[in-house]
Amino acid sequence: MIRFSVMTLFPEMIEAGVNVSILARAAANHLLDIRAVNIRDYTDNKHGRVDDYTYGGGAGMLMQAQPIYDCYQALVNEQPADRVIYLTPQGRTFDQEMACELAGEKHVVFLCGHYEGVDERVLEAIVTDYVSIGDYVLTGGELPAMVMIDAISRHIPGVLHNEDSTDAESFSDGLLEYPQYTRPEEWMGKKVPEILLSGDHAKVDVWRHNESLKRTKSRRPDLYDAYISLHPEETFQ
Ligand code: 6GU
Repeated sequence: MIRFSVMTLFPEMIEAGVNVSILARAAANHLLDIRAVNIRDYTDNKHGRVDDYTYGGGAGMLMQAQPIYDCYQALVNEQPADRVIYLTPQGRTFDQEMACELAGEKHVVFLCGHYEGVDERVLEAIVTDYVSIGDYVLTGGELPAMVMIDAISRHIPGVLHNEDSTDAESFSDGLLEYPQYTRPEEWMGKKVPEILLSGDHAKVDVWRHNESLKRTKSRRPDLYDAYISLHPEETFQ
């Protein structure tokens, strides 16, 4: 069973995000163990402080090293950490390949920063990976940690009941997923493509692949170009 430990000042935010739907079911089935740990519980400060002013001046407060380090020590005492991920817009951009790779680990620890950041010395002491979820700035690392836990968990066998669904979906072959339809056959005058009603599975597969190519070319030309350079013989009508 993979364990995700999230070091945060807002554990209730993590709990609200992961204790629902597919992740909650996976945790109940002992496929995942998600722990949100409050860094404030580890501060030595008698007033419960976890932040202070920055040396050298400047606006804002920094999270101090001591509570984070003691929180980390308590976590790894229970189970050694394979990776310690600091969520930061200065990190490498998270993607599907990283999600798949992290799904093979046993204990992934996330450190969520807040305020203006974290004392550099504790980052140097514990962090193995600096990860961002995209080029925009958020108020803290909690949403990125939840995004990563969700994307990683989908790669753990048994988390998704239909094991096909990680294969056909967007990105698994470098293309976006084809359009899909359910009942009724006609809605607001729009019909389901005839070929999907034909029962000819080979033709359906060809149609879907072609639709994936078309959609990728129009919505994600960067992915399309990468795909075509790997499959130069492929074109679509
Ligand atoms: Cl990982 N953290 C914060 N604070 N902002 C972000 C981010 C992470 N990724 C994109 N923006």
